[in-house]
Amino acid sequence: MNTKKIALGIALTFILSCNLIAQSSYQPSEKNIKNREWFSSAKFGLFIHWGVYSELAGGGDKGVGEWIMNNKKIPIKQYEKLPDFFNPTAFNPAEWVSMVKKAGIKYITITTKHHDGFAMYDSKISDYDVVKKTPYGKDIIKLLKDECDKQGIKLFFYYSQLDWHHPDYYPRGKSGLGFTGRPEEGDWNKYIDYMNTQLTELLTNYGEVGGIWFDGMWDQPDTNWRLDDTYSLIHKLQNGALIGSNHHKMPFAGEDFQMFERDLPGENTMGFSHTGAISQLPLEMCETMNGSWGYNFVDTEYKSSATLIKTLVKAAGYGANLLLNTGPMPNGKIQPENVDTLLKIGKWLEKYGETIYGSSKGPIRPSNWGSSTEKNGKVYLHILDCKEENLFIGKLPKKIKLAKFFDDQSVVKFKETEFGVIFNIPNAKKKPIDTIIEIKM
Ligand code: JFZ
Repeated sequence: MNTKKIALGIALTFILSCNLIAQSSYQPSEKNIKNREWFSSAKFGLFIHWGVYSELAGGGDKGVGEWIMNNKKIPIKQYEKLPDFFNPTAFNPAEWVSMVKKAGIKYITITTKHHDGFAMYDSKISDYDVVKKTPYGKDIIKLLKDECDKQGIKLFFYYSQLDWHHPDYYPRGKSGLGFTGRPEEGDWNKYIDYMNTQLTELLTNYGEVGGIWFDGMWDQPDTNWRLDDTYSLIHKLQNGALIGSNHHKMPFAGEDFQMFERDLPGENTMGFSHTGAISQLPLEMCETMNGSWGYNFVDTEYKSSATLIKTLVKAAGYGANLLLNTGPMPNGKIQPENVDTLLKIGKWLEKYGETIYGSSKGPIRPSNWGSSTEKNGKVYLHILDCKEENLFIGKLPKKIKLAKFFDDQSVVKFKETEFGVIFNIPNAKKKPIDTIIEIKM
């Protein structure tokens, strides 16, 4: 072998191993770890999908909201007219955040840019934003962030890596193809630089943010997204910001929490998750209140507050947060049906939040009958579905000292066997949504 080749080999090995080190050597800052703890204890967040797509309200198709540009094959030239009509004069961030607090929600994650590429904030690197292109002319993200700061709610930024508008999002992935009218060429690295600049704006102009919620990598999973650049940039700008990504895989190095889309951790009823595995990171599942993320006015299949409370309780049984979505209307109001549901959940949490907030997953894995959470040495069994008066659950790690119904603190009868515990739950003690038993071991 000649010396040139050897030198090249050494150089290559060096570059590769540096890259590997960069990937694996991510050490979350102390602040980041503290924020992860806060995040894990928060349990309930509000997801907001809001953009100019809300004007089209699904176009009469259920399940379509923020995807309408792609689904109806609307060329960029036509879609670019939408901002002209975006004027949410009834948007009142104080009202939003007060409602959020009443609902027992601890943080908000809002779309700053969805797949349509339109920025809902004042971007300097692009004209395609709410300040420059709409009659409203105000920075939605700034208005909401200031109000969140005022009322003590953390704000996370959803950011779509996938972009149906930017010419340099090329090569293309699975969506936003021919119909957009973009030339079939582009400079991928320029796009990533653009994205990183937008992220820099978001992380420098709005004070401290909760974190970045990425989405869109699934559009082309095998492309080089230069994640190291993006993630280290974010952690450099705000070392407390938590990064999560909706790529439906096990978390990559540099990410601070793992998310599950419309499924409880480890479940895959939607067919999105490419891994059934649950990592050691804080967990979050997101879910819609009907079947759509962005505003859709024919999708009236709203889930009941009881159903959503059960989802929250099951998520908590996995140690996961529930990020529950609403798609505000083009006038800036939150759908009244959603407000109603959220406030009902809030009422329930007022009474039972003690067993949810700040808890970790309990000793019994969630299953059909319900789930368990654990806090301050107490285990809470959440019985969500039990027709009989006797409920058998698996083995608990220790012997039970005392079991009481959370509601009236009356003693619960139980029998410990070598296979598990049988609890006696008289029908008269059952609650319509969640019968909670408090256990000391
Ligand atoms: C993604 C977005 O596309 C959607 O608009 C919304 O923001 C949601 C929270 O996240 O949803 C996806 C992403 C990927 C797939 C399906 C839904 N997929 O690969 O099948």
